[in-house]
Amino acid sequence: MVKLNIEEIKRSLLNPKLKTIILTHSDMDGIASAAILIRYLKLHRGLDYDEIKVLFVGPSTLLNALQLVKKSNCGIYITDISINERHRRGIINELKRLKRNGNRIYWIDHHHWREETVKEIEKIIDWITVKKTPSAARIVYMALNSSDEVSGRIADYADDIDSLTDRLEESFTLRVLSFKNEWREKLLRKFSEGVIVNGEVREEGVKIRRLIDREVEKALKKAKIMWTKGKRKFAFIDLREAKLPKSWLARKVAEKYNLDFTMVLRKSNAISLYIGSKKNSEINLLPIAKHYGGGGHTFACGFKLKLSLKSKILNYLTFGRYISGEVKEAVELAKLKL
Ligand SMILES: [Mn+2]
Repeated sequence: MVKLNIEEIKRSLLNPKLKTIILTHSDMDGIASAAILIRYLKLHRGLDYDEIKVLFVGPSTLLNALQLVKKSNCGIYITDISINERHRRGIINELKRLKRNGNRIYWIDHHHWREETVKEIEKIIDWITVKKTPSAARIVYMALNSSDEVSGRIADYADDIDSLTDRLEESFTLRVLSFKNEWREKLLRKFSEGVIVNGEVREEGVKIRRLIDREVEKALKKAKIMWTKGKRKFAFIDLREAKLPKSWLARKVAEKYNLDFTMVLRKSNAISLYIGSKKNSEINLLPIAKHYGGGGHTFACGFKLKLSLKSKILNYLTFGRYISGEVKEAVELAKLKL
């Protein structure tokens, strides 16, 4: 999760040359979506790199980011982010304000949406498309830039990485790098210039692969295997200190123990749910995320918890190792509902 650097955003949005703002998810799919968009804007709209600003956001920070955009007559793209239903009213108000200021707004996503919400937003902005594709980058590619071979390759990587398939060379490395602040901008630049895997990425790959055995072992040790009322086998895993992508580690644990799903504590106040490795398991994890105002896919979703002051203090005193009552409650809810 990326924290918004509000001062940096405000400063960068002052650039008078700015014609396009892209608000995209801070993961690999988000980077890929923005890169394909940038290629499209350069190739077909004649824009320069410095006329485009990319803001990396998440479902919980989108509203905040929109509030910072005081531009008029710009193109505004939102990619690989679904609406957080908790912020629905606020986001809709911001979209209306931005439209009144003469901006054009486009929203492209592949997460789970309420149909009514899509319809409501459709009436306000210029274009919204929500499709069930492996990646959002795939939609950007198909809709805007399908004649560009490089964009096609970027979309292949986004599919491979976002669906945890990892069939392509260095997909794993790219996923790990996309979580590092200093790499996000670099990857965006490289991708938009048509460079996906190069020597520098491969070098990082060697370093990252050295971590694999130890990190997988740690995750397996931390996994607490449990059963739900509906007889689903799952693991609760505290991955707050993990150095590799948490969704990937969760998958490794699920494969080892043949789980229906995993429940990952990614931060003291953030939990993700991932489908397990069992074949034909038709489990919908979204209701748990929705219960807490979160979202995502039926097979991978997440939410944030409101922690009590006591939990916050105990987290602080234990250097973030404390498992709070709120977290335990969420585990109980999953046991009951899934
Ligand atoms: Mn995505």
